[in-house]
Amino acid sequence: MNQNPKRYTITAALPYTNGPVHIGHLAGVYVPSDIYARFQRLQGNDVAFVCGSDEHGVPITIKAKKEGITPQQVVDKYHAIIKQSFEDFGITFDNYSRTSAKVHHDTASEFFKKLYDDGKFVEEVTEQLYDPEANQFLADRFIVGTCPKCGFEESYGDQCENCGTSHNATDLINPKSAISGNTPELKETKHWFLPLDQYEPFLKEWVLKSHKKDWKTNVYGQCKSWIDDGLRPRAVTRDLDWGIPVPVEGAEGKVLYVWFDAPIGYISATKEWAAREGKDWEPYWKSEDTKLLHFIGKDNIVFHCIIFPSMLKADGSYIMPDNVPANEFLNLEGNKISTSKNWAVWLHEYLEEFPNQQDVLRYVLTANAPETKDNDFTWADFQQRNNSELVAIFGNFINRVTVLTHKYYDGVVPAPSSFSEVDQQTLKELKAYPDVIASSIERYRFREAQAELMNVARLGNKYLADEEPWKTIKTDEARTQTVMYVALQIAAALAVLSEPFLPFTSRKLKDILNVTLSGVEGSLSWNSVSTDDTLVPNGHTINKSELLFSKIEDEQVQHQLDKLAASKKANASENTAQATTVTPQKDMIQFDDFTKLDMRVGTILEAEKMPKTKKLLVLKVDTGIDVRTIVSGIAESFTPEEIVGKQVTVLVNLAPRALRGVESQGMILMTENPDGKLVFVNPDTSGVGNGATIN
Ligand code: B3M
Ligand code: ZN
Repeated sequence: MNQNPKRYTITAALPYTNGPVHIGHLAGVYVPSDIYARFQRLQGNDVAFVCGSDEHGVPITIKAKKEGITPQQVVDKYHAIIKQSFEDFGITFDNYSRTSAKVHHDTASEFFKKLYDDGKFVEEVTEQLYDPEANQFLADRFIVGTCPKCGFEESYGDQCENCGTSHNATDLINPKSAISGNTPELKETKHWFLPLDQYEPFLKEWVLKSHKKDWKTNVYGQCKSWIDDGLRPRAVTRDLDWGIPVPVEGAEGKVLYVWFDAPIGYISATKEWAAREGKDWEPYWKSEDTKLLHFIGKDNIVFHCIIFPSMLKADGSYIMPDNVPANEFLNLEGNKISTSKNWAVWLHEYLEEFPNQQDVLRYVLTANAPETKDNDFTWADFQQRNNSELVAIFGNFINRVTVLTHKYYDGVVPAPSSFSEVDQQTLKELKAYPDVIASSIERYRFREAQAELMNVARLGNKYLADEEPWKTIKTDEARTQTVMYVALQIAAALAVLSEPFLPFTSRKLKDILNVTLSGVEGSLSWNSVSTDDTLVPNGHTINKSELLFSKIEDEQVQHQLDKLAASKKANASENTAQATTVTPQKDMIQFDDFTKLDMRVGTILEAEKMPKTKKLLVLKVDTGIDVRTIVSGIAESFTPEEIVGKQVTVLVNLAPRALRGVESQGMILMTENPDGKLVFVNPDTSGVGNGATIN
């Protein structure tokens, strides 16, 4: 761990430009990274906080196809929305770049070229999935299939969104083209692979040994499981027409894999920023006294902790990240946030619907940050945290202090006389907070840090409630002055300490108190809260009092819930529309007819293809009564290996019939899913023995 760095390079995951940013992205990446960057700047540290739009990759081309526009039009549209909404939300990137920028194309090409020239890649012709109808290789999200690790049926070619595993597209079970829905063919093509297996010793040493203690357990655990599983070479090029062309001969029609170019985007963004500021970018990436940090969501861990570090190591001139404080996911009203289902709170919409209330969202997302486990965002919680925490605790304290200062002293900070024991104790407690909050931030515990900030406001409220200046004003002028003086010091401390978390509030409060923060002479700094006895001196005039927060009304919350309900309804009717042609009901039968059917739970013991047929599998099934042969027309939906051991429902008293000369003694119950694939009609039979009757 880099204890006393000279500078900080802080990166926030580059958002894919195939849609706007939502609260899940904010809670996981952008709010915590912004708190961290603001905090380090307040300490007077040298910070480069960089991000940018991730404009390559298959999701962009899929979106373009869907909307009937070009990929460039897609990225231009969303880059503009995302950049503007980050700015309006107060995310203080030193540079927000984009991967279509020339500086990035150059940087990524050079990076690849150097590794290529140094012989760091393995060049290999392999068979890749190909869609003949679309006339295209199927990389990454162009392919959907069953995850070999967890069985999730909608895993992408490069990564499973369910379990986070990153794999090669050819590893998927039952792959289907996302373009045509067809089962792809295999076709030979040449690619360049980064032999991750060669970096195993380095990763073991660097991640598993040296970061066992300081990395978050969720991050460390994921890394360990990947490394323990054994790493394999990964292709870093793709057969696609959208991306950065592979800058070597014999690579026509090929581009860099998006996960190869995107992290280099951090470097390009730093270069662009440094050029603008007249600085040298290299120390920010190459000097050992730089602390490099990647803020990301949990689905990006493998790329930032295994693949990108291996790339940096292969180059040899870069430092490694000091930490990768990845967060878990934020859900919304109990469901997974989904761009395609419009189950999200979009940042640009929030900013329109809650004008000047950026800090409320920042506050709620931090209070409820998914730091150690997935968490849920609800509008009820949003309202409650605003009304009973921001308004009732923070806002209320500041309002009382400033209103009373105007009422009693025309806005001039009064002179204290002697401090009572309570005063001294309160001021002492106040001085401890900068370190307490800093220590939590330095350990990436932003919820805890913000909770401590609120304790400063609580300290103020309690102090006023106990000392009751509104009562002493009638009896003891000197005492009242002292109490108000102490309360004003707490208010000033809040203006400083709230800056990383609630920057708009901090700004407003500084204006009200008529103070400035950092560098300027006579201004306040983070440390002055611990070291200075006086933050606002007597005789200093404050400005007009103003409310910091306002109540969120029930109607506002209801409006948001209605919007979500509308999304749900739209999705539901889409699903019904999909289940189009429902077969009409058959003729009525009597109960006796039904009881004639003898259905049992059975297990498939063996399966093999019936020679010279496309559809038939010959199965040996244990029905509990006996082991019998059943011929089933499921060969197009299952491979024999896949179904051995499966528990199924068998109609056992169907009169035997011969199929291609093999006698079939029963029938297995099946249905068809929307893709036309057969699936077993499976009661939940875990723990049920073969032969159990179904009725
Ligand atoms: N665009 C993935 C994502 O948005 C990706 C992050 C890139 S960081 C270099 O989840
Ligand atoms: Zn999986």
